[in-house]
Amino acid sequence: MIYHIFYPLASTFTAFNVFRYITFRTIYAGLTALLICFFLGPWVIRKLQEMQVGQFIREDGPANHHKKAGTPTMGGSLVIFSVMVSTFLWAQLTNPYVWIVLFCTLGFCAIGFIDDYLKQVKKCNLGFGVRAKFLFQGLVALMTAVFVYIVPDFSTQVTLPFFKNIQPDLGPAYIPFAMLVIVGTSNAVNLTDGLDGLAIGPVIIAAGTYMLFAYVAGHVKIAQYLQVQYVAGSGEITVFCATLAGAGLGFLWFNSYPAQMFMGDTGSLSLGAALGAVAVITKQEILLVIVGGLFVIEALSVIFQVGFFKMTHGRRIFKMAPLHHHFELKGWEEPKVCVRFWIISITLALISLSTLKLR
Ligand code: 57M
Repeated sequence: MIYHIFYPLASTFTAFNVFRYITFRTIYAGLTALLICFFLGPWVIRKLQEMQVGQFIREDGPANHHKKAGTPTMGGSLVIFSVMVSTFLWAQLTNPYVWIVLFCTLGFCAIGFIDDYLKQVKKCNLGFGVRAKFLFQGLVALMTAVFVYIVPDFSTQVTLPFFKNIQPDLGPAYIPFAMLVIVGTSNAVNLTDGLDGLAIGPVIIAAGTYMLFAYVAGHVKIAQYLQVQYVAGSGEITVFCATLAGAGLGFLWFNSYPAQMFMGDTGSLSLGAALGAVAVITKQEILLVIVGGLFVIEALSVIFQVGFFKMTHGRRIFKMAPLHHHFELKGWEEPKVCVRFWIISITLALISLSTLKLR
């Protein structure tokens, strides 16, 4: 909105030229998102407490989680509200990718919100139910993938990290592929969200990393220089990524140990889907396995644990899955697990950035 209001006035006030620049709008989009979360946070916590949207804690979880019972959840609504407002304020709203990524984020936010509402407010233990949840996730992901597919000139080639000359063209099969990226990331972030600050940290790191990739992919000269697939218009996704990172930082203020609120499925499903959609739009889909490597590790730990558990009728690989519970049960303090997992996440982000040169 700010771009559309002020940039046309640049012919009269040359200073307003600054609104043209993605870099400038990215910084202020991030700061706006951070400040919205920061200032509205206490009010949201109070409201959630008044509405008694307190977390139910499973009996079979690690013992130190029992004291978290009643922590306000669904704080993801604040994160997504802040992302939406900041993107509306600072992004160029004629850009189709901005609308697509907002649609995907909001769609998954609605699914998570209904699930949380049924579980926390209506005290309906199963929430949506696994099948219905997957069905709606698939539907929103399908629509997102089709919208991207029909954007003129959007390439259905897939970029492989480290290999600049291998770019298989999936054609229409790109649609199920993009769905897999979005649904997979959404659920992997959801599984990771089990300790204070554990999921939001790597979300911030991944959003920051994709902020750079979106800028590169959307800049014809830099993309050419770095031999990255150029995606006309994807530069505006830089602004969106900044709002994710900014809102994430604002939320972390309250979600850091000991957490004053949890994001709920409202936050974890939508933030994961947002990252998946960003990876698709910037044509760095496979790279998300490295950027979001921590989410992948957590999801794999669940897949292996559940598979092994079923095959061996009750034996386990880890003390408990997802992996963060394993380390908790080994005696690591919660903040220790969290910060160490962030360190892994930062390392993976740096490795992914190196793919800009190593190819
Ligand atoms: C949701 N949710 C947290 C909070 C958060 C297949 C199976 C492995 C699935 C998995 C599962 O359901 N995972 C997804 C994880 C929950 O947090 C809420 O959920 C939202 C995210 N969706 O925002 O609203 C609990 O996590 C803790 N938490 C924090 N700080 C935070 O900032 O401490 C969350 C956010 C909260 C709080 O305690 O209540 C969760 O863990 O439930 N299931 C599991 O993760 C369960 N694992 C399991 O059963 N493993 C088995 C195998 C064989 C399936 C095994 O290894 O033996 C564990 N989860 C819990 N207890 N709570 C184990 C038992």
